[in-house]
Amino acid sequence: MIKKLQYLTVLAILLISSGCSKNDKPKITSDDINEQITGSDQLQLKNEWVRVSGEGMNTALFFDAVNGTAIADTILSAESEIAQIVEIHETYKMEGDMMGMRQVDFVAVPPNSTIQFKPRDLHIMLIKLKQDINLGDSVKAVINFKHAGKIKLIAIAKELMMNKK
Ligand SMILES: [Cu+2]
Repeated sequence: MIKKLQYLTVLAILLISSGCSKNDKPKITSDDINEQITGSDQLQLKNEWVRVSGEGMNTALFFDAVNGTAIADTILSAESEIAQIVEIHETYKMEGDMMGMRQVDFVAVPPNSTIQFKPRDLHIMLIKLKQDINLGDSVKAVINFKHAGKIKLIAIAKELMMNKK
C-alpha cells in the first residue's frame, strides 16, 4: 500500500515536473518527495478513485485535496456526467454502532493541509448512475473550489477494500 502510494507520488511528480519548464532541478530523490508536495504552491487533487457500481445504483468517489497554498479554500460542490445527482457527503455515527451518511454544504480545506475523501469518511456521492462503472474504468468529475475554481479529475474504478483504512 505504502509502496504503491510512493509510486503514484513519484509518477505525479514526474508528470508535474515534465510539464513545467521553470522546474530545472536535476533529480528528485525519494527524500525530497514529501517536501516537494507540501512545498508546491498549488491546490491539487490526488489519488482519485471511485467504487465500482452499476447503472441506476449509487456509488462514491474519493480523492485527497492537497492545499499547498497559504490560502484557505473551500469545496463548494462537485459535478459529474455519470450520475443524475452529485452530492458532497460525510459519514457519521448514528445510534449504536450504525454508520449513516448525510449531505454537507461545503468542506473546508485549510492552508498547507490535506483533506482526505475516503471510505467511511467524506466522499462525493454519485446517485443514480447513468451507466455501469466497471473495474478499471475512468470516471470524470469536477470539484468546485471557492478560490481555486473548478478542478477536473479522472477517478479510476476500484473495488472497495473494507479491511483497508
Ligand atoms: Cu454518501
